[in-house]
Amino acid sequence: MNKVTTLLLALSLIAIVSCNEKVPVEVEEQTVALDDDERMAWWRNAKFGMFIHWGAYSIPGGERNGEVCGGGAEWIMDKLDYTIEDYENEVVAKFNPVQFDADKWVAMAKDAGMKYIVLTSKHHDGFCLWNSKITDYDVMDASPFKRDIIKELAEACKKEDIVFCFYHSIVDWHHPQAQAPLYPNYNAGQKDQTIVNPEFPKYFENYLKPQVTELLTNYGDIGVVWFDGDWIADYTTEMGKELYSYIREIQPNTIINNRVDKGRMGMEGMDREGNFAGDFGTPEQEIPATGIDSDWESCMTMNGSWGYKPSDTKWKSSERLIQNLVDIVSKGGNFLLNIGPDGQGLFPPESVERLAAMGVWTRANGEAIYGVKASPYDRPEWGRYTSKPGVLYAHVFDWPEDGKLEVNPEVKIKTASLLVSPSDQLEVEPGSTTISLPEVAPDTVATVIRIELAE
Ligand code: H79
Repeated sequence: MNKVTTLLLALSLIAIVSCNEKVPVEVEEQTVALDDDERMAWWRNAKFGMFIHWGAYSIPGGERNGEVCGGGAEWIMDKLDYTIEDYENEVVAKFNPVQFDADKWVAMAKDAGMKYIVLTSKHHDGFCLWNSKITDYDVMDASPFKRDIIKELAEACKKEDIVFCFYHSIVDWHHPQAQAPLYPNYNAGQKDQTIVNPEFPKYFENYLKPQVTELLTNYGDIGVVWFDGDWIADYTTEMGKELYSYIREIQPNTIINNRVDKGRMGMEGMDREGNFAGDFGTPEQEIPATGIDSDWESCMTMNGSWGYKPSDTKWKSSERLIQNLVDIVSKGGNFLLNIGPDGQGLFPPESVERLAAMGVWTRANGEAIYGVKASPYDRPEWGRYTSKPGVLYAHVFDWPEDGKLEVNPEVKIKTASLLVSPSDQLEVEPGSTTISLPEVAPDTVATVIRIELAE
């Protein structure tokens, strides 16, 4: 990973042999544990990441025998009542996405301005996208594809300096010890919080932890471990805290989301009061109303489904997605924007188009996004602020009709210019907070005004 400090320890000293040549030095890379601010630094600066929900469910795309499931298509096993056996035969056995090209995925993320990728290693359905020695319910043994998807994507990310991360569900609708054995429905424990499965601790110890170990030892540095499924009654806060420290022992600098523990307040995603493990809050499909002074990341879909669902055509516009990015960054958060590749391994064309549009904007305005801090001021009516020491970025969503931008009264303007043409200074009446803008907005989605502060 780009920001992880490694120390090269010489295990054997250079030996000088009689002919005065140096023999090769045996070295071992050892990771040095960073303090929390150092550990979080790359993530805090990154702002924009790609979530990828991909798995066997991407084959049916939310449809079974003409019936369309409600909600996210990654829930099809539960929503359209597959038995475990049906799902194995009808879905997993058909997973053969021969068009998957990790380099292309990474290129699309990078071109959009994303700095990290979080891929589902295992969703609630239990199907594993990597070569797991602990189960046959993986891409190598249960599907005809037989390619280690995690490995291919992790390596592609590394080449392009994109931080590789994985999502992992605590829920498992396939593993026998993760079910409520007295109930016929594998999802009973999720629907009724009073149903507790006495076998679950065995699944936790002998399956979940060893799998996480595989993912943390065989694929290089992992940026973030992104858990989900924290709500099931079987999973306890003790398990969560144990899992958190267990992971940090394997990779001390890995970042872990707050769903590792049980503190999350519903979809709002931040922790309740109390002592909970986890490095950042996880609002899901929502953006907090105001800035939050702790680490958080909003995850969001481009249409309404995480997994590929062609029947869902309610796509958010590129404009909305760009303004969401600005909104989130102005409030101190990160934006984890989802793609649901199809059963062949391709991104939906609607997603490709939106990623490209976001790339155009982030390339022009990256200075006002990456590495910035949240807005120090109340939200202005016309848009949002982000900031760096001595500089304020005004992201104008609604261009003022009279060409006069009123910034907040506390702002002491030294100079102002369009971010895209820094040498052309905009007129500011001395001592005022009024900036004269060109008549027409150069960028109708969000034009950034770069303001040098007087103090
Ligand atoms: O992977 C995607 C979804 O499939 C997954 N999370 C994203 C990232 C997801 N699984 N379930 N849900 C989303 C919705 C679950 C909502 C609830 Fe709850 C779980 C309602 C009650 C238990 C969360 C926890 C909201 C309230 C408590």
